[in-house]
Amino acid sequence: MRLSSLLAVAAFATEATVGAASSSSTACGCTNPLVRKEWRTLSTSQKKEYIKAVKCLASKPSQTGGIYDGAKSRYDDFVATHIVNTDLVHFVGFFQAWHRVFVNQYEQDLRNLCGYSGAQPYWNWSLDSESEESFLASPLFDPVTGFGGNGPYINSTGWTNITRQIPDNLGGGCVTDGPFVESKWKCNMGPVKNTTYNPRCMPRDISPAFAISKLNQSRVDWTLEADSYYEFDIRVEGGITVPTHGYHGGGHLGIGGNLGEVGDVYTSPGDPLFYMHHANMDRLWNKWQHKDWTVRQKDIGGPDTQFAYPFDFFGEVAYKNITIDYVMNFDNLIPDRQYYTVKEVMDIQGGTLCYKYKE
Ligand SMILES: *[C@@H]1O[C@H](CO)[C@@H](O)[C@H](O)[C@H]1NC(C)=O
Ligand SMILES: *[C@@H]1O[C@H](CO)[C@@H](O)[C@H](O)[C@H]1NC(C)=O
Ligand SMILES: *[C@@H]1O[C@H](CO)[C@@H](O)[C@H](O)[C@H]1NC(C)=O
Ligand SMILES: *[C@@H]1O[C@H](CO)[C@@H](O)[C@H](O)[C@H]1NC(C)=O
Ligand SMILES: *[C@@H]1O[C@H](CO)[C@@H](O)[C@H](O)[C@H]1NC(C)=O
Ligand SMILES: *[C@@H]1O[C@H](CO)[C@@H](O)[C@H](O)[C@H]1NC(C)=O
Ligand SMILES: [Cu+2]
Repeated sequence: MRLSSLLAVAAFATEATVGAASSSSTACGCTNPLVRKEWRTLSTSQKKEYIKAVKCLASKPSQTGGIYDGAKSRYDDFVATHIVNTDLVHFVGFFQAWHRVFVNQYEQDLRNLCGYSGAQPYWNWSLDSESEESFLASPLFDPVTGFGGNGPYINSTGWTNITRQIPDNLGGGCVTDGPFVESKWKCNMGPVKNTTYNPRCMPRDISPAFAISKLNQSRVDWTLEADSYYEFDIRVEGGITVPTHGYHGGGHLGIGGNLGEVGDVYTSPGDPLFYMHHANMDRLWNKWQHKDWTVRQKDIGGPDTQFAYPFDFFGEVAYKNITIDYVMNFDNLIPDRQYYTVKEVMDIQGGTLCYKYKE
């Protein structure tokens, strides 16, 4: 069912729908890339401008045409699109390419709909992963110049209605400080695979021991040592058990724990930290690519179908490895543009995309 609908989508994409230009591209390619910077290198006023733009996006009308009951704002369009595509775009070979486009569109909308003058920042979580204390003290969690901190502790040990148990989670309730407290921020859909309007406050469940075990620099270095995209993506995504997660799960579940929004694989973009995490992952993919650009600008692989990677628990799932011509579907998220090929977004300065990372 999943496989056949995916194939139908791929077959439906024509040259014409794939060839249209996005808002970030020009006929001349990429001459003036946006420069994505680490959060703590921004000035206080730049940080505040970014947070203000995120909240602005949540005040702008949805553009997905009313197909998602709970998508009340442009911000929600991203959450809804992620929810309905979750089972298609995670643990597959185009996982990183799909999220690259997703974050790019978010950056474009912050700028074009909300007047944000900067680039999407990233969170180099390795800087905070020397110890549990340093992780909890991350400037990303600052209530004034960051995204606020943890929710109050809820003991969810042994609950059978949650996806997995992350050890040493310290929160679970809704955030109590910063710009995304209940009176100022709502998650309008979910939990999990549900786009019905269901406004909720935003929970976090920071789990510092788990976070630092997956996000520390030695883990990153090991991930970047992969010698093919196939192997790199396996190291990034990992499996879905606590020991086998890569740094992708490390960021989601290090913040999301058992009960946090960003730990819900479907609704995770409901927490704005999602974009800080995924921008850093995108930076690391780009960094990996540029260790051998001649080869790696074309190196892609991995299954077209979820759960076919040879991970701990994955069974025998029929799949094909994707190629650079694989067509990715964004449904109604991106104006004038439903499909992107992987090839178009292999280069973050290829013209379809136009940004770079400041180290
Ligand atoms: C959470 O509850 C479990 C029992 O369900 C108990 O063993 C554990 O000590 C509790 N943890 C904390 C931090 O209170
Ligand atoms: C999950 O189970 C716990 C413990 O039984 C309960 O307190 C909680 O409300 C449940 N959550 C949901 C979303 O059903
Ligand atoms: C989806 O969410 C709505 C609103 O919270 C709820 O009424 C409905 O039962 C949910 N549907 C499913 C399939 O869980
Ligand atoms: C850092 O990551 C490695 C895995 O690459 C892990 O073995 C080590 O325990 C981690 N360090 C900490 C402090 O968690
Ligand atoms: C997909 O690629 C990997 C890595 O090159 C390879 O081991 C695997 O056999 C391939 N799978 C298929 C179905 O071709
Ligand atoms: C990210 O953090 C690690 C660990 O502190 C550091 O080695 C690296 O230089 C940082 N990179 C960037 C771009 O901030
Ligand atoms: Cu995702």
